[in-house]
Amino acid sequence: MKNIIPESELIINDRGAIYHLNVKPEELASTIITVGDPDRVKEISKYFDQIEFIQNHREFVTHTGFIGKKRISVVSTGIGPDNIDIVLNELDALVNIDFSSRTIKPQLNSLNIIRIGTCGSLQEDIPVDTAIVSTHGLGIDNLLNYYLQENNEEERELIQQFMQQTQIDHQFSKPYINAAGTTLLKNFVDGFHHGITVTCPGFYGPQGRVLRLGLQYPNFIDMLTHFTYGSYRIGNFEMETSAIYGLGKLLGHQCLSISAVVANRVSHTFSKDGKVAVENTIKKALSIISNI
Ligand code: R1P
Ligand code: URA
Repeated sequence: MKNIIPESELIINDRGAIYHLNVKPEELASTIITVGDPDRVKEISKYFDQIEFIQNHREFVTHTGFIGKKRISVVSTGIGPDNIDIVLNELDALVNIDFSSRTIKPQLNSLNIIRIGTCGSLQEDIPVDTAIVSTHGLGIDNLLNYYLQENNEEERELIQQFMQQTQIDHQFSKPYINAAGTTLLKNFVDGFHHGITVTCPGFYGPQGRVLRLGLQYPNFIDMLTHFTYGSYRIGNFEMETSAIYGLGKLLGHQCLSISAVVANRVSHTFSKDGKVAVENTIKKALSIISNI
């Protein structure tokens, strides 16, 4: 007897679509680009030769279409790992759960999920207006601590070293790390910086920004900038990558995160035109994605 997933766990609306995304299985492509900003969806789909599906629900905007023969969906996630919990679980349900029987499909499908976002650089030699690809997502956001995690030897060692070198204490959430999908990563080498990405549960205090409030960890940026393990170092931080890499890997999908650098937290610079930096990253990423 197969486990039937109850209506309270897998929520399907009146048009047969998944609860938050409001997308039906047949409306989703197997190559998916995620973006934080709902307005960025059209900045990507404007390069499609044909758009077959448009949907808006809350912060989740979805456009599905084609570049040549490549079918691609662009989905906005809004900001933060809590939204990624919703988006990754719903994307997976759309391809790996049979909505009519409410059972897991016997043959699982693997998606290519590529985030195109913005970030703050943590290295002086990764300047604003360049793009960085995340070799790993290191989460200090806590999301993956609610799931049974699986890590290889290298990931376990990286976390051990991170805890030792940063000397984080018991008040800090338990950090976790997951590598990028290897089959995607190898396509994004030329023209991109590479580094570990730290995913934070906020933009201000959790990224060491001071406006009016004092910080529990005032040396946090320094700690991240100086972390090394073998040839690895931390390149940047943002607010979604660790959750995408962590959930994506557990669910059997290939994930990659690409970020346009809009802030450099070491040189204290901000992009003069972040829109252009994002546009250039989109163009570069699409020229690769449409051919893989
Ligand atoms: C913060 O300004 C937002 O920008 C980054 C962060 O991850 C966070 O979502 O990504 P997006 O530009 O894709 O939203
Ligand atoms: N996104 C972030 O999360 N942080 C930055 O500094 C810039 C973009």
